[in-house]
Formats: sequence, structure tokens, C-alpha cells
Amino acid sequence: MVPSQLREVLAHFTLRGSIAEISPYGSGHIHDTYFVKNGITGCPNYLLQRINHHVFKNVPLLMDNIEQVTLHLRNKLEGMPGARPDEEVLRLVQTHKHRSFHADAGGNFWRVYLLLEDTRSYDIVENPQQAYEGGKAFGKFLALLADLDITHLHESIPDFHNVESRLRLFETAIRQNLAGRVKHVPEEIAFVQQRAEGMSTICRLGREGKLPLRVTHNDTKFNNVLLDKHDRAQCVIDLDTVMPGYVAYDFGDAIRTTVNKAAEDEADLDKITVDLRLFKAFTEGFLKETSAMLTDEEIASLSLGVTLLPFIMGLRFLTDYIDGDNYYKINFPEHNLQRARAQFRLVQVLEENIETVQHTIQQASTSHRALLLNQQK
Ligand code: ADP
Ligand code: GN1
Ligand code: MG
Repeated sequence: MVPSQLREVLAHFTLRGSIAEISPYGSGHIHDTYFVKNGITGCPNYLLQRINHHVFKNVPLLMDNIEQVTLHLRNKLEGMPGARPDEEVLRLVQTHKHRSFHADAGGNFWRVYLLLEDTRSYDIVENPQQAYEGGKAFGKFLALLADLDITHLHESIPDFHNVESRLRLFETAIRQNLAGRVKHVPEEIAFVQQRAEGMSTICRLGREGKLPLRVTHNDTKFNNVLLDKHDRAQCVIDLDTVMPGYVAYDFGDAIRTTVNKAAEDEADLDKITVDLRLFKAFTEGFLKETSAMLTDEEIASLSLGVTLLPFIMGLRFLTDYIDGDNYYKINFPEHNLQRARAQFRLVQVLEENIETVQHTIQQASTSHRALLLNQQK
């Protein structure tokens, strides 16, 4: 989109000051995001997003979810001493028609957030403090939303982390072979098929009523938490997929992007490793905020999420590759395949470390619960 078109879009929102500059921003795979710099000192900068309506098919319901979630978070924080709701919760800017998004004549949907200044998001985690703070941010997010009625939220993408449904879509993609690429990926297909049954455990436990559905974030990539200039947790962002889910999904997706020091799409598979110090730090932060509310079964399910989420992401990237790259933005022709291979390697490395993963989770939850009991005495 050229700047003049973006300015036209921005004219529908109740912005303060004047627009000095608009530039592409962030590294997301779904939406188009722009940084909007204000030309007037003292007026805020903004973040403009064109919402991908091929992925989010019902934008009004999606935006209703985000309005509910941000309002709930803000109300909760307002009652907490020391909290800073304006810095800790995303704020949507209204249009002149008092709506949270603008639908243009070309069928595109747009929204604007206030830019949270002096924040950073990390595609790759650099040290345990960042990991710990990220764990706290995502954990606190779940804890604050625990009393939002899940029936009030819409499923913005049905069956988003349902691996059984993802496996069915994968089998269909193989059968249809629309891009003629199935012949290139026999090893990756075998990798998926070998693990398909084991990876369905969370779905099964859910069906059997052993895991509660909660309001979960469902896209807890580490770069979806903003840290402040001291690397302290500030705000969880990217709220499009907040909907009912299992806590292991949020834990697993965050671990996927925390413990691997290589990029999500690393081509050199030998660079994909698991940093157990980062794992421990994230887990400590996450369970500090959540161990009081989680059931024993949920705590035990967290390690299942640790291998499931990179598996699901690899499966989705591979399915998109086989389908001919319709879903994710790609930067080169084999990008989705490279992403899938990197995620599958991560699954393997995590499987090799699974006992340490389980032990670390149990230890962290036991010590946080003991601490809580002591505080209550
Ligand atoms: P995507 O779905 O494309 O990942 P995000 O909503 O996560 O889009 O935004 C992309 C990036 O923009 C984030 O990783 C973060 O760095 C930055 N960002 C998003 N919202 C804000 C905000 N309100 N304030 C500051 N930075 C933001
Ligand atoms: C997408 O929008 P972004 O880049 O934060 C995707 C996530 C994947 C992620 C993989 C709606 O997230 O599910 O985990 O890419 N979001 C959607 O990087 O599909
Ligand atoms: Mg994001």
C-alpha cells in the first residue's frame, strides 16, 4: 500500500496530532503492520494494521473479542495497586463512527492501536531474564482472564490448535496435491505420521473432561509480549486468537519460541538447540503467575504442549507448502518447507530433553505452591 492510501485509511480514525511518517513494521506472518509516527510533540505514535480477512473470516466478531479482552484486562488492573493499565493493556483507537475498525471500499479491514513507547519484542530470546519476564507476562495474562466467561468469546479461527483437525487438513492436502509438491516431502510426511497418535493426547484428555477449557491467548510467540526498556514484562499483544483453549497450548507455543536460539525458519538444522536455562526461567515466570489456579492435570499437561506446539506449527507450515503457500506470507519459494523442517527438528530436540522438561515443570510448580501456602499462613 502506498502512503497516500494509508493516510486515507488513517483519516477514518480519531488520531491526535499529525502524521509525519508511515513505515512497515514487525515480523508477523499474517497481517500488514505499519508504524505511524506523529509529527507533533506530545501526541502519540500509532500502529496501523490491515487485518488479514482471509485468515480471520469474521472481522467484526474478531474485534468484538479484542474489545472484550482489553476491557476486562483494564478493569482488573485498575483495581490493583501499582498497576499501569495504560501501559500494560493494548488500546484500540476508535474511528469517527465510534467503531474499533474501518472497512474500506476494497474489502480490507483496518485497525489502529496506540503505540506503546519504549518497548521491545524479541524474535529470539537473549537471556534468562527476558525468558522469565515473558513467562510472567503470559502467565499473568491467563490469570487475569480466568474470570472472563469463555462463552462470551467467539472462536476467531475454529479448531486452531486442534491437532486432529490439523492432521485431517494435512491428509486432504496430500490427497489433493494441488501444487504437485508431495513428491518432495516423503520424510516430512513420515515424521508427521509417526507422531500423529501420540500428539493427540491433549485433544483426548480434553474430550474426557480431564483438562478445563480456559480463555487462552493461542499465539504466545515470544515476540507477542512487549518488554519495557529494562526488559521487564509490560504488555501481551496480538490478541486475535484469544479464545477458549488449553493452558498447555499457550505454554507450549511460548516455549517453542523461547528455548530455540535459532530462527523459527533456520535453514541449518544443526543450529536448532534447546537452551534449558531459558526453559527453566520461562517456566519459573509462568508458574509464578499460574500455579495457584492450575489443576494438577493441567500442570502435568504442560510438557505435552512443549512438543505438541512445534509439531503443530511444522504441520501447518508443511500443509501450506503442499497446498501451494496460500496461508502464511513467504519470503522465498521453499520458505514454508524450511520452516516446517526447522520446527520438526525442534520437536526432536525437545523430545530428547523431555525428562528434564517434565522435572523442571514439577519442581517449579511445587516450589511456587509451597511459597503460596507459606504466604497464606
Ligand atoms: P502480527 O500478527 O503480524 O504478528 P502484531 O500485532 O504481533 O502483528 O504486531 C507486530 C509487531 O508490532 C509486534 O511484534 C511488536 O513488535 C509490534 N507491536 C504491536 N503492537 C504494538 C504496540 N501497541 N506498541 C508497540 N509495538 C507494537
Ligand atoms: C502466525 O501472526 P503471527 O506471525 O504472530 C500464526 C501463528 C503461528 C505463527 C508462526 C493467526 O502468527 O499461529 O504460530 O504465525 N497466526 C495465525 O510464526 O495463524
Ligand atoms: Mg505478532
